[in-house]
Amino acid sequence: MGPVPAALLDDPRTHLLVLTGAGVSAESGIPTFRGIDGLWENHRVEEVASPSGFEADPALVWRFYSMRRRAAKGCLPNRAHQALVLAEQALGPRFLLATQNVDGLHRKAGSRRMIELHGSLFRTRCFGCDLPEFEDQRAFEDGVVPRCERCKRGALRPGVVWFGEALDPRHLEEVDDFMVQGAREGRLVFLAVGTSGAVYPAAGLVHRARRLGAETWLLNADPADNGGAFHHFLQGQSGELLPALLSRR
Ligand code: BV8
Repeated sequence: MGPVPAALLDDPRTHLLVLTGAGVSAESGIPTFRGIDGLWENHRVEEVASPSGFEADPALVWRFYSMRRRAAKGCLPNRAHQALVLAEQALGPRFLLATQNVDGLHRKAGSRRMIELHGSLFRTRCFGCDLPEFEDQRAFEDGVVPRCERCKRGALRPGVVWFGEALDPRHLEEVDDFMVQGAREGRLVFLAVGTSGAVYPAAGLVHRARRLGAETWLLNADPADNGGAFHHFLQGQSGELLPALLSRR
C-alpha cells in the first residue's frame, strides 16, 4: 500500500469526510455503472435515470429500477461498509459519510452519520404531486407503472436523484458545513472510495476540500476521472484497502 495517513483514526484532530460510490458495493455483488459501461439494455443510464426518460417511457424506467431492487435486495454489506461503521464509532461527530449509492448497504451495515446524496432505491414518491416519500421494496412486473393513490393522475417514481435533478441543498450544506468546521478545528481529511469521479456535483467535492486545505485521498480499483485532484491515490479493492486504511494501531 502507498503512503498511509498517519494513524488517521488515532489523531484527535482528524475530521474525516468520506464519499463513496458504486465501487464499495461491487464486492457485495451490486454491479457498478461503469461496469455496465454506463449502459443498460443499450440505453444510456443518463437517459433512463432522468425525468425526461421517465416521462418518455415510465414502464422502461420502472423495469430498470425493479431490476435493481431485485438485485440489491439480497445483498449484504461488505468489509468496506463495516470499516466505515467502525470509523464512525471511533470519530463520532468528527466523521461524516456522504454516499452516491442508492442501494441502502451503508444503512444496513450500521452507518448513521450518513447522507444519501442521490436518494434511495428503496423509497418511492409521486412524480406528479407532493405525496410524502415512503419506504418501498416492491419490484414491479414488466410494463407495470404504479399510480399515485392520492392524486390519481401521477405515476409513482423511485426516490432517487435523477440526472438533471438537483441534489437536496440541505445535504450539500451539511457536507460543506462539516468540511468548513473540520478545516477550522483540526485536520480535515477527504477520502473518496469506489467512485469514477464522473458525476457532479459529488465529483466536485474534492476541489472544495482542497480549497479548505484538506488532505485528499482516493481509494479506487481504477484511476478516476477527477483522480488528478487528489493528493494520494490507493489503487485496489475497497473491501481490502479500506479496513487497512481505517484500522486502529
Ligand atoms: C445536478 C441516482 C443540476 C440514480 C445518480 C456540473 C455540475 C452539476 C451537474 C452537472 C455538471 N456537469 C454535468 C452535470 C450533469 C450531471 C452529471 O454529472 N453528468 C455526468 C454524467 C457528466 N449531474 C447531474 O445531473 C446531477 N444534478 O447537478 O443538477 C441542477 C441544479 C439545479 C436545478 C436542477 C438541476 C445529479 C447527479 C445524480 C444522478 N443520479 N444516481 C440511480 O442510481 O439510478 S448518479 C449514479 O451514477 C450513481 O448514483 C452514481 O453516483 C453514479 C455512478 O458513479 P459511481 O458511483 O462513481 O459509480 P461508477 O460505476 O461510475 O464507478 C465505480 C468505480 O468504482 C469505478 O471507478 C471502479 O473502478 C471502482 N470500483 C469497482 N469495484 C471496486 C472499485 N473500487 C474499489 N473497490 C472495488 N471493489
